[in-house]
Amino acid sequence: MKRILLLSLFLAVGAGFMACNPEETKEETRPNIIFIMSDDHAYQAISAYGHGLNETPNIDRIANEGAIFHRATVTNSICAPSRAVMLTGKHSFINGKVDNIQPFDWNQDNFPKLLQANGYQTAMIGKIHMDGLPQGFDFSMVLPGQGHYYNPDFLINGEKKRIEGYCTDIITDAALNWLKNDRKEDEPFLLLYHQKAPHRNWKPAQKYLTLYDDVTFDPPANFFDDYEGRGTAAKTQEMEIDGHARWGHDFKFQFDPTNGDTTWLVNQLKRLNPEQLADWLAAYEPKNKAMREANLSGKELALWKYNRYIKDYLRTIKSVDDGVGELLDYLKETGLDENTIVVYTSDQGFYLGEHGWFDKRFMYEESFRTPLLMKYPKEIKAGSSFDQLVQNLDFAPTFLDYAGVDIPEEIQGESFRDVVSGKTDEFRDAVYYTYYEYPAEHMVKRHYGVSTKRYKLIHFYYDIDEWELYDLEKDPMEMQSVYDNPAYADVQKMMHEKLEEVRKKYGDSDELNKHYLDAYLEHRAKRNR
Ligand code: SGN
Ligand code: CA
Repeated sequence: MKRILLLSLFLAVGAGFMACNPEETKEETRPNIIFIMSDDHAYQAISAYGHGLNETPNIDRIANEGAIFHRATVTNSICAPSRAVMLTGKHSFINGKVDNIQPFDWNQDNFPKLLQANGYQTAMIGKIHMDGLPQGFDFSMVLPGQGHYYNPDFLINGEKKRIEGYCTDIITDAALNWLKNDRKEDEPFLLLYHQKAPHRNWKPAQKYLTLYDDVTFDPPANFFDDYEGRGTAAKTQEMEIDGHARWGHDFKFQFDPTNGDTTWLVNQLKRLNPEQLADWLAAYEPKNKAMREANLSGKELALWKYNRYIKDYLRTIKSVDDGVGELLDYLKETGLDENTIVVYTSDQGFYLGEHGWFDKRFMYEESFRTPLLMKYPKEIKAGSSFDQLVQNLDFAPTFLDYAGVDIPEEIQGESFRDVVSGKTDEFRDAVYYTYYEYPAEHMVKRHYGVSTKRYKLIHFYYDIDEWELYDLEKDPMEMQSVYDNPAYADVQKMMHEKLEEVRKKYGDSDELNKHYLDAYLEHRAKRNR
């Protein structure tokens, strides 16, 4: 009897304690969110994906302690549009930011605003690539436009400040500083930690300027692609490593060996201070001299260019990986890791020599797909792996779901919380894609398409009208469109139906394409006037 009495007393006191501290209990359970995004980071260059190109031990920790997605994609493979989709959870043709040129309307809803309104403290640090003061953040420190690798300017809550040093490290330091010193400890937080690297033109940190000097990389099997088997779009793009990348800007020559033009030195290295410049020249000049003396041509020259490209690209990733390591260490040391969701992704995929290319934009796999690694010890089993068709469209609803905030009706993405926690395998069976920035740099034609796990149908339009169909199981490198192959007549029909279905579901149409085309052409005409 006595024991029962004591127990009821204990329970009553416990319940009373809970009742007077409802907020405290709630805050304890609402997870913090660190959303890491790098710019143009191909999944092929994250060792957890198993391509054997480089080592990213720190980024891999997220997958080892949590999950990796093998079929994550973007809805529009270009920077600012991808970020607009990520923020709003709506397709480009709904949020209005269809290309890097159209303005983004910050007045529309975004998930940081919703988290902020629901008691989260929010910060955006790094690259956002959209004009105007970011809305939804208590603190923002962003690069204006593309930003610079060396001694970059930042807009800190809208005020411009130049910071000496290497961009990737500065962004990491600022993120850590916000976590350590500016954040209130009694509120959950959302931190967007968004690197500029490894965006073109791939300028490495001083300490990594000679990393990989003793290695020779073999290009992907389809590096010397002749673009047979596909339509006009693949043949007329301007993103070939051996053909469109530039001697100064991309390959770091002080002058163009074909015409002696020296503008690169003047334009590109003027931000470097004397010590940075000395290290830079000491690293590149001997290699450039050796290359000129070797008198390479044809395939040998193309392979040299591929190596210069891939090494610089991977060098910039080394700093990104270091930064992720510092952040994860901090979370662990402070015990914050237990209640913090960490996501690593990129604004899109990137070509690392597949089809002979750099850059992105196409709905072909390497740029359509994006890396996605995620950890949250409370719900995600260490070492899980998924192939559901999640997209950048799904980040906003997923984060709102974790934070216990109602997901607004007009959000088009779906929360993948139950997928990643292993509660269900069910997810959408097809994803929709749109791309608009043409005519423009890299000349990738306007297109839209639908992809299931196995098939992909793409329509290139505007100045051409061509369809392509791929069987990803039989032709994972997408070398041969089977659109006109009679053996695929049924698949073609099925994929056309799927395309109609997703266009209807998300509210896209030829009229909308025309609307965005007119706006684009008008902008170009004004610019050229
Ligand atoms: C720059 C790059 C392009 C790149 C776009 C868009 N050229 O214009 O190669 O496709 O950005 O990239 S550069 O001469 O400035 O390096 S995005 O990721 O911002 O969309
Ligand atoms: Ca990008």
